[in-house]
Parts: sequence; structure tokens; C-alpha cells
Amino acid sequence: MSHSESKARVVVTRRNFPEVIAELEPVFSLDHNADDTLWSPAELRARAANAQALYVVASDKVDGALLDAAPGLKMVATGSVGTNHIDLEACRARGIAVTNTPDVLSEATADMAWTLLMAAARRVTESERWLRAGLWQRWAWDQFLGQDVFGSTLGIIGMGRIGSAIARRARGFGMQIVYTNRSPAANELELGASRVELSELLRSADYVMLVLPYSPASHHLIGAAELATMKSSAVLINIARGGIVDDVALALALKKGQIAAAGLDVYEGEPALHLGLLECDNIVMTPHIGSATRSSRVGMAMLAAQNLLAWQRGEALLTPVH
Ligand code: 8YV
Repeated sequence: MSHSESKARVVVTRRNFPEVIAELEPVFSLDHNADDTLWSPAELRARAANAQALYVVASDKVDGALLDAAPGLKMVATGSVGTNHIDLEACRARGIAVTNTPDVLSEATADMAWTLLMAAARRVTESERWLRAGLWQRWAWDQFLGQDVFGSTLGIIGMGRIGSAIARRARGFGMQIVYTNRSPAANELELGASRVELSELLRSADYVMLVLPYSPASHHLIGAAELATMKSSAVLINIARGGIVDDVALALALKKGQIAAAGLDVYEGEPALHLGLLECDNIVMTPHIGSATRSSRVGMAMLAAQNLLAWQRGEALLTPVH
């Protein structure tokens, strides 16, 4: 067996940062998708067939079919905090370790949540499109009137690390904070936040911020019925996962003026988009870039790599999911 064959084989599904690859390359036999080809599930299965570890991202599905095709698999490191793309039960049953990348992305993602909130509230992208189209001929009192942010009520659905980071920022805007979470947030007092029922949050919040993991329980948590109970001046922001919002219902609610606006970073079935959303001028849309600052993304990518290196050395994993 040559030296390189004795190294554990790791499939790196997406083009990664050079400094991260430089950490992995001396230790592992890498199958790095350096040119960022879009691998089909079948292609990924074929590449995983003789791999001991996978280094994936949130858009790679790690399901039973992939695990069945990779009998030598011992470790899955995902460069994401979310793990809904991984069949954790199936991994556990096969003794495959799973790690994710919490914390390193929290502040950048909270910044992005606020970017979408402010941009949607004040119609930033809508008015920019209008301006760039050469439609600005005169100033008017009622041009692009938006929603107040200062002193309003923020409803946070999912008060985990990112939700708390969003709440901390809200204090500077003099906001009331209401939230839902499985359990009371430890820093509730410090954040000045009150835990309420979802129905009350939807009724009272000016801004409804989704920051919870996707699971069968959160599938279409916000659909037609929920949107109907929100204020007509409310703004919905989703930086969590597509599928938590029913995109078809959201587009209809925005067209009917049931709510004022939305800020979306994630979509059901992304990168495909529901056309109804594209037709709404009152949505600020970004392509799943919540964590996309250089330091956050390199931090996530490096943390995933460090988990792989710890696994290879037989050490405790830094951020195990189970
Ligand atoms: C990732 C994310 O950038 O961490 C997550 O769960 O959704 C984003 O921060 C993206 O999913 C790549 O894995």
C-alpha cells in the first residue's frame, strides 16, 4: 500500500478555502471538488463508496442511500450549524460521528438577519430598483414609506445562539422582544425578552424573525393560517431554513397586503425559487448568505476541518452533534 493509500480518504464536496485544504492535505487522501462541479447524488455516492469521511455543506443530502453506498464511512463533518440535511438517526445506527459548526457563524448571521429586517422595513432594494430604472423624477412626501424599527416589537422564533445574538442587537433599537423556544432562554432577563406562545408572538410582533432549525415539526410552521394572524404592517424574516415558511402562502399574503414585507435568505427547494416570490416587490431576497463574511465562513470551514483532524488523531471531536 502506498503512503497516500494508507491515509483516510475524505470527500470534500465543495471547493474549499486554500488555507483549509492546506490543513487537510498532508493528513488525508482528499477527493476535493476543487472546481466546484455540481455533483449529483449518484456521483456523490460513487465518490463516497471508498471514503472514511465526508466533508459536506448544508445543500448535500446525507441520507440512508448515501450511507449504504459508503460502508467504510466513519465520520461526517458538515460546514454548517444546521444538520437537517443529515439523517442523524441513520448515522448513529451505523456508528458514524457527525460534527457541525456552531458559534463561529452566530454574529455574522445575526448581522444578516438585521440587514434583511432593516432593508425590508425601509424598502431599500425595492426603491433602489426603481431608482436604477430611471423612475425618480421628483421627491414626494409619501414615496416608499416603510415601517418603523426603533421602538417596535421583535418576535424571535427560536432563541438559540443566533436568536440571542439578534436579540442583543434589538436592545439598541429600543425594541420589545417576545420569543418562542422549547425552553426559556437562560439570558431572558439580560435580553429583556419574554417567552410567549407562537400565536401571541404572531399577533403582537412587528417583525417576525425565524431562527429555528428545520425539522418535520417546523415544516410550514408559517403558512396561510399563521400569516393571516399577523399585523398588516408586519415584516417576516427567514434566515433559518427554507420549508419553515410555506413560500406559496407567503407570496399570496404579500400580494394581498396581509403583511407588509419579507426578508428572505432561504427558500423551499432552493436554489429553485417559487415564482410567486419573485413577483413580489416587497421582498428583500438574498441567496443563503447569512453566514457569508470571510471570517465567519473561514471559521466554519476550519472548524469542520479541525473536527476531521481530531477524529483522525482519535481525539475528542470539537463540536459533535452526537
Ligand atoms: C451555511 C447555514 O453557510 O450553517 C448553516 O446551517 O445554513 C449556512 O450558514 C450553508 O448552509 C453552508 O453549509
